[in-house]
Amino acid sequence: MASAEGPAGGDTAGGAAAVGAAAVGAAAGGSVAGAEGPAGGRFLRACRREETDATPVWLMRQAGRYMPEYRALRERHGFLELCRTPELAAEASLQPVRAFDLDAAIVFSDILLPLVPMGLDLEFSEGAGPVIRNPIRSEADVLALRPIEPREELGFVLEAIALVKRELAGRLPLIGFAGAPFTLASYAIEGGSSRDFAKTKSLMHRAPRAWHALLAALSAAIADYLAAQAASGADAVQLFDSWAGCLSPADYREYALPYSKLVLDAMARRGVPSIHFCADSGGLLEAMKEAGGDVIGLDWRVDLAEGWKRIGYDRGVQGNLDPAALLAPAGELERRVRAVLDAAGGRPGHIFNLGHGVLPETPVDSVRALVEAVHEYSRRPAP
Ligand code: 1CP
Repeated sequence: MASAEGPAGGDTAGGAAAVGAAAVGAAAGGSVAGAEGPAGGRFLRACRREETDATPVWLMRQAGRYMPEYRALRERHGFLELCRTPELAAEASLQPVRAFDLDAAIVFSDILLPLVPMGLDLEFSEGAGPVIRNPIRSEADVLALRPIEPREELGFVLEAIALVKRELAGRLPLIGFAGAPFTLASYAIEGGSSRDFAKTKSLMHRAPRAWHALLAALSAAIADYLAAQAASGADAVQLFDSWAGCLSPADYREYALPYSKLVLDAMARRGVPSIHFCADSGGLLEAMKEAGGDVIGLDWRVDLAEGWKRIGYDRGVQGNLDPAALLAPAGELERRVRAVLDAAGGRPGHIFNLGHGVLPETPVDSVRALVEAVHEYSRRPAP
């Protein structure tokens, strides 16, 4: 296994990261923008629902296979190796902010990593995605889970955060993240990706005591892990509840909401801005708001104007372009970007994003055009 001292880890990643710092400044338009300055501050100001000179934009999965730089890294390193080597994770995290005029970086990692120190045997197989060899199927499995010490067992993520922060040097804010308790539980129980979440819902209904013990253990671990990310330099955090949209509103309230709330309340107490994202969440917006988050992430299946109205203007919103819009011709992409910005109506507290992650087949030029279109169309006098 290659290490940080290896030819690729040491030279290439470290060197490229150093070059990245200058390039990030250039991408920010050469303005003297700090993480709180006129351009660099857009994202954090929007988290607080303050006026900005343009709508901030970043993209879920902005690091990944659609970028040739990322594919080059992946040719030499396994996915988990990238995540576990701070210099390589920092390099992957910086690639998109060097290439595009994005308003935030996100640490390169994966939501499933905290499951490993808890006792789950995780692998990413090429093509098939995540596989957990010893999934949770009973109360005994839940009781066997170990509490985690993120500063030791996930120290590589915290180091990657510190490295990215150093390279960004205050020019852009950095987002930390974790999976929400429900979504992590679904992977732990299914043993991988799922369509219908039958095993997850079966445990929820058959063994509610085991379910609640599992979600309590996950929420404690995630709250601690996100606090450690903020202490290491993450300026804001996103909680990914990618699959909670498979639940009815009543089941969401009973089986998922209290645990997401534990995590999001802990962030609020620490003064760490949080984004609460759930895909396919049209039936859950009011309940998601109740769970917490300064900003609620919307996917494209809800109209942004309607979604924001339902959530209430006392929260920000993030989203919500269909990732497939990036596969459309330039004019059509621009029209769709403008439609999302029009739905937000220039109201402070909108962070432009996709409704879910960037698709691997996305052309790099479309991402560049999207970011430019967001800034140009939303430009307004500096506050
Ligand atoms: O190179 C590769 O083949 C790995 C592909 C990949 C990447 C680039 C995976 C595997 N994870 C990641 C990075 C990642 N994952 C980030 C990095 C930061 C960025 O956004 O740039 C983030 C935030 C995640 C979060 C993540 N992982 C989520 C939540 C977001 C979402 O898409 O809903 C989920 C569900 C995962 C699990 C996961 N990781 C990877 C795969 C293939 C999967 C399974 C997805 C599924 O079940 O369909």
